[in-house]
This record gives sequence, structure tokens and C-alpha cells, in this order.
Amino acid sequence: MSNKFMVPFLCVALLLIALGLMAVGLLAAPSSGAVARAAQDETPTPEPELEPDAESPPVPTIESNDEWEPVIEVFNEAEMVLVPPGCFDMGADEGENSDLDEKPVHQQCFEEPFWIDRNEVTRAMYATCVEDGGCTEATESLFSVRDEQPMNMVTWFQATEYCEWRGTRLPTELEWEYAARGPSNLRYPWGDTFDIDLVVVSGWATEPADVGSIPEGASWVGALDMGGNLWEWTTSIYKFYPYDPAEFEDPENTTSARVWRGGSFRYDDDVRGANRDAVSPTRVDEEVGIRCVSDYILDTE
Ligand SMILES: [Ca+2]
Ligand SMILES: [Ca+2]
Repeated sequence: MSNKFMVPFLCVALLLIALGLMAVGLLAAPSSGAVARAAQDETPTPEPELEPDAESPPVPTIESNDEWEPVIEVFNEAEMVLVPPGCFDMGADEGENSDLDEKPVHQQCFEEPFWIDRNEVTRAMYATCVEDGGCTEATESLFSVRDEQPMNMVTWFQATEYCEWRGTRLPTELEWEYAARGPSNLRYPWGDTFDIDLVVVSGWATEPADVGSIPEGASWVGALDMGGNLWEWTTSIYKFYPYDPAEFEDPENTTSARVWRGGSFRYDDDVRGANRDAVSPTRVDEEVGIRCVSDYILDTE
């Protein structure tokens, strides 16, 4: 090619390259713009998070609560605490002011760790799910109105949908009780002795407190308000013990009463870790809220 043709050829080639780069820029623009908009959004849609994954380090099995230091991680903007493997005695016997449905005490073991929400789900967290289309509007509450108060007046179905929207699930009552009491089988999340200063209960509370208001009442894994503030929905079908997941857990069952755990701002000594209550999954109540759990190693398929 002579110089006479080389100059126009190079100009055309450069023009084509420039047009090509502009086209790539235009194609890229919408996604980067979406990222920018998402960053500005005050209630961004949680991005699916697949961590912890198979790279997560093994968690030791423990034999008493004091062998464990709380581990807190944030998944999809929610704080969760790690529950290590171990065994505990589920239920409560005579002499513990227990109810008939807590007997007999029976040992249960976890071979795998799991995550549980550090706090009850707040109104703000649930509102984000509604705005995103993952949850339906709840019935209005007279007692829980602030953003950081716990979400209540939700059916078991709404609680289930909320946790699934976050990529998590409701706990079984077995998981809930282990996270509240631990291998040391504590009577209350904070210890073996009732202390009204460590829990949001009747006697001083007339409405749910903002979540996590009493850090000193944390359970052995660092979960707050496990006793009191609001009862919490579990997946478990209400039956008498011993607990057996084959009988107590059935995702296809949408009619049987489901277990609540932890007591509420209207209760006193019933904030014991072994205490159980149960109602229809369609019930809405000022006293019941949501706490989610997640497997330690998430299924990334
Ligand atoms: Ca609670
Ligand atoms: Ca009970």
C-alpha cells in the first residue's frame, strides 16, 4: 500500500476503533449507572451473597459455653452470629418450673455449625423486603412502630418469606434452643438466674424495645433478645418431645400450629430457653417476630 492510500486507511481504521470503543462504553454505561443508582438508594436490594463458602474454616466442636467467643458477620446487611457444633440437653424437667411440653429432657447434637441472626428482624429490615417485592405488608402494630423496633404482626408465612428473601430460613426450635442455651444448658440466655435487668419483659416493659437494647443479656453465641422482647417464629410443628426432625419439620405442612420461642415483653419467667408456645401459622400477634438462620456452608448451586 502506498503512502497515498495509507493515510486515509489509517484515519478510517482509527475512526472505526474509536467508534468501537464508544460502543463498548455505551454498552457498559447502563450497568455502571445501575450500580451508581443502587449505591445512592437508601434501601438497596440485598445482593445474593454466597459466602461463607467451601473455603470457610472448620469450626471446633465445643463442650461448654465458656469455650466459645462470639463471632459476628454481616450477610445481606444483617448481622449474624456463628453457632458452633456441640451437644446440649433439650427441654426441662421437674423442679425447673417447666411445662409438660418441655419433658422429657433429651440430648441433641449438632455436627455442623450454623449462623443465626444477632437480632430480631427490625421494622426497617422488613420494610426493605416489602419495597423489594419479597414480602407482603404486615398488619399494623400498635406497639411496634419505630424502625429499630422488632417486626411483629406477621404470620408464619410472612416470617418464612422474609427469611427466604434474605437467602436464609426460619430456625427449627432445636436450633433456636441450642443458640439460646448452649452445651452448658443455661436456663436463660444470659445464665441460670432470672434477672429483670437483662431482658425486655413485663414488670417494666409495655412495648417491644428497639432490638439489641440489652447487650448484657446476650446468649453464649452473642444473640440478643433471645429471651423476651418478642416471641420468635420457628419452622417446627408443635408436638410433644422428644424432638425428632422427621416428625417436627415438614415444609409442606401449612396448617399445623408452629412453635414460638423466647417469651415477650408481656411475659416474665417464661423467657426460659426451654419454654415453648405454639399457635396457628396464620396468627398475627403483637408479641411475635422473626429471627433467621443460615447453614454455615451455603449451597452455591
Ligand atoms: Ca425474642
Ligand atoms: Ca410453655
